Amino acid sequence: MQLEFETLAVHQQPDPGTGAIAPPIHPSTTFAQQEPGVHKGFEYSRTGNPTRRGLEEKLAALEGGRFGLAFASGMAAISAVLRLLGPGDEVIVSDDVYGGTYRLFQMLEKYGLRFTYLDTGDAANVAITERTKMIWLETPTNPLLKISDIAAIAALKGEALLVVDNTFSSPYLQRPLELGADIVVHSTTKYLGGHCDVIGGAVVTSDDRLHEKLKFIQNTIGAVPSPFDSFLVLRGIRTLALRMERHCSNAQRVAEFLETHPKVSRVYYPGLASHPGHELAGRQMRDYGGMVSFELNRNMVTFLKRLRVITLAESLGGVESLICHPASMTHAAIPKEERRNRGIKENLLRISVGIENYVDLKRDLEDALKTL
Ligand code: P1T
Repeated sequence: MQLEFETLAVHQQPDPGTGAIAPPIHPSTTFAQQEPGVHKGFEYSRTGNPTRRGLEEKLAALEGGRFGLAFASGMAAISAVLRLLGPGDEVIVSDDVYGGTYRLFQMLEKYGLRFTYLDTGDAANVAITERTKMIWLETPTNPLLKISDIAAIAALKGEALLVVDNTFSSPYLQRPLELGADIVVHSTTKYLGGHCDVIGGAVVTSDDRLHEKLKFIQNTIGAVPSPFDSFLVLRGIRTLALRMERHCSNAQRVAEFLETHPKVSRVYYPGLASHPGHELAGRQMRDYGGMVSFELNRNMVTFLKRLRVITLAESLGGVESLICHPASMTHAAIPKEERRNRGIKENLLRISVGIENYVDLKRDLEDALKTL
């Protein structure tokens, strides 16, 4: 039976052995074999683990893909995907990506990979050459929330693999494989986990050949999540749809409030009519997401210290609202000059809007902005 997204996220087959409704956590590192090579589907937990497999199947289903792989972090997942490439291969990258992704790509240049950063917000900028083996998109991007047209880029990618880091949207808001992407990547640390209590990553594809390669890489590198971490992400996923609805409605209101505030010089949120990607986001995403960035025109540190509900911290996608200063926190790995070229200003702040009552978020922002 074909299930709607919300049902798919919640529904869990009871454990066949015990009838348990919550998935069992299997800590075993190794599994008995009846004779060499004859077993019940598991040999050694780096290669495969029943709790992790439950998560991998769920991730694939939520993305509308055929195969899911879980990793120990979002960076481990990204790193695994880049191992599909070799020296001389070119990757075209959105010019606004998570600072850790940029840092990894810098490191991989040492191994002969080339990275070309450009504004993928306009699909016409994506110039494929015979060296282009991969296109790497974040949409919305971290932290400027730029939107790229996944279907338009898929249409011109040729043989290159189109990879979408879907962390900011979660599969509830956007399903890149259905728009022509080859691979979807996640930091499950964020919306999928949803509670700031587990680090994890994921890779989903529908292509058998790619899956086999990625599974080989996963087993070879070994950056897999523990069974307990797999359980936590699975648990988070069950409330993903409900949480995303509240993240989006709160973020829309926070963005509208900030946009009219005299001490805020600019707001970045795809749900605002003033956002250049507003119309595209409306087509490509179910809603506009829970992330809002803005520029404050004075006394940033005083403002941050005054906040009482919203906490100054890295990361995003948890139930609680967090605020971060990308230039010194999440994007500090990008050299200052390069950051400036990309539009990440020193006075840029990014809020991961949580699922609290909006009244408290607004009051917190209002009070902190007063008399700055
Ligand atoms: O932190 P980790 O689980 O390894 O995920 C890395 C990652 C990958 N992709 C995107 C789009 C991300 O935003 C991140 C991590 N980002 C933060 C920690 C942050 O505060 O932006």
